[in-house]
Amino acid sequence: MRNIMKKVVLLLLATVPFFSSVKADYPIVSHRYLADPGSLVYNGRVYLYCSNDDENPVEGGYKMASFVCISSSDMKNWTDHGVVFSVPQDASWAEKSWAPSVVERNGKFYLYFGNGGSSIGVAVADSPTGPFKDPLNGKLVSSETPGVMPAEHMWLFDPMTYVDDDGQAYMYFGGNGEDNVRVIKLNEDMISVDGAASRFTVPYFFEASWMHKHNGKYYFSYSTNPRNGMRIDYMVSDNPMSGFTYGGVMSPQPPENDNNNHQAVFEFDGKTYQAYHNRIVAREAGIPPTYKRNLCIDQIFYNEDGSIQEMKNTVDGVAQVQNVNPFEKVEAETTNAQSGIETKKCEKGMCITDISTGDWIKVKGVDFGKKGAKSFNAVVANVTSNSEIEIRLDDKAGESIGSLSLSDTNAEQSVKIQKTKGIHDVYFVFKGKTDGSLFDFDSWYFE
Ligand code: FUB
Repeated sequence: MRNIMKKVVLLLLATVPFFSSVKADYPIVSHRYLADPGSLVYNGRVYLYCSNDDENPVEGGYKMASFVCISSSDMKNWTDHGVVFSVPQDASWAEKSWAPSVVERNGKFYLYFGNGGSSIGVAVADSPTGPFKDPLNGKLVSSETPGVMPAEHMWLFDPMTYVDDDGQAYMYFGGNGEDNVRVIKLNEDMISVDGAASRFTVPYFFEASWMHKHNGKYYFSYSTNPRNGMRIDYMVSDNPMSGFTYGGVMSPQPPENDNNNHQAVFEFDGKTYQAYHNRIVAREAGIPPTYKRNLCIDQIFYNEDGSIQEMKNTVDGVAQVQNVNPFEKVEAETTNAQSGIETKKCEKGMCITDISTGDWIKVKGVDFGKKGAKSFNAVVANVTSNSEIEIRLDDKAGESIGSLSLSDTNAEQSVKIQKTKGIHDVYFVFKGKTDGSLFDFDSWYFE
């Protein structure tokens, strides 16, 4: 929520009962408006790449021209990696960047995006957090691509690229009509298509194509059209390109959404999850919510026959997969919940910024072990005098185990704390005596 609107939102949220549930895990990453998640599971982390709704005016359309990436290794604390791709800087021909999907192949990361609803591009990076750059200097798929046309009122967007177990890559895309789903093979280079796109008919199809495989079956999920509630339905097949039969409802229209819906389905640590967006943050702030969406996540369960049980949208339905190790450096922009802060690119990656007195961040499930911790260390920058980080356990008003008075130095700073053992939610509560941003918070660890 970059800009003055954030302050308005926070003021309003402070008066709204829902915001007490900022202690729950819905929305995730509440300091940004994010939408259309595309997931990548890589090296023990889940990465979500999202349309950047902070770029949309409150009213006036979808103007997104960049993607933000967040990631988690425990499904409760999410690290903000900031903007990883923007147009036209990283793809000079494109004007918009909507609804990405990302895959890894041979150590390279390929990001597929819609230039609005008019064509599809690809960008490549050496790391999951970018920077992603267009290698083609042009579109990957357009209405000229064989097999895309003829189509009525086709939205040429929402590309989802899936790499099958045998290494063959498929890209699913399209929108706005039951006959507008397309799938095309990609060559091994991942930046060119192999042959023509083929089509399959999808009941009530609107947008948000997604493919995942479970127990050898291919699940194609998608948003249904407004007449059918913009819920997420799915089809199943034994083949990634054909033979799909209608499976039913995967998830209902999310609460507090009432508008477009967009899912990413992925397996992590033996469970299946769906990331999606709704509009709770803007709604509760009293802001017109259409173009200001926020992220949510829930678990998907299967029946024995492989069909999917209709997902239940929850505010806290996903369990923490592992605890946080506080004895290793943790990036400050890894949070479970927050109040008042923003993030920005800093000298050493991302940091927490725009910190005012009373703002806080929460890190969930921090395991201090049996031996415990005796001191707290932090790296900060741009400190104004009399700024402090107070450390509290299990609640923002919970037991205080110490407070670090900050000096204006980029060197690591530390303070002795009350010995702390076991597993706790840790709140860093920020204090200072000046108006405006007190300092930038880069990283922390305990000893
Ligand atoms: O965010 C813009 C568009 O809204 C996406 O491309 C669609 O899937 C819908 O979520």
